[in-house]
This record gives sequence, structure tokens and C-alpha cells, in this order.
Amino acid sequence: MDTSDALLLLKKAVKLATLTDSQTTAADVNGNGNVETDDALLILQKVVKLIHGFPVEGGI
Ligand SMILES: [Ca+2]
Repeated sequence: MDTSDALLLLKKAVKLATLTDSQTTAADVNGNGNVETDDALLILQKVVKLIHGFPVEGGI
């Protein structure tokens, strides 16, 4: 996961992109069943090391 993944999620949020099923599964980093801007924010927070893992991985 990196900034390009976050950008893809933001594009999906504004309907500029669609995700495959596997991308959707991987992108739901907070594990709430939806891929949204919150997931993109978490990815960006991990990129800049504000968090060390995703909720779906069992920790922030
Ligand atoms: Ca989510």
C-alpha cells in the first residue's frame, strides 16, 4: 500500500475509478466492508508512518 493506492481509493470515492474484487478486499484497510475515503486516509497515514498497521491487520 502506498500513495498510488490511496489515490485510487480517492478516485473511486469520486467515481473516477472502479476497483476489482481483489482490489476492494485489499483496500478495505479498516475492515468495515466498504472502500471509502477513510481507507485512503489510513493508507496515507501509514505511508507517512503516523500509524504502523491497518485496523484490519489488528493494529494501528
Ligand atoms: Ca473501509
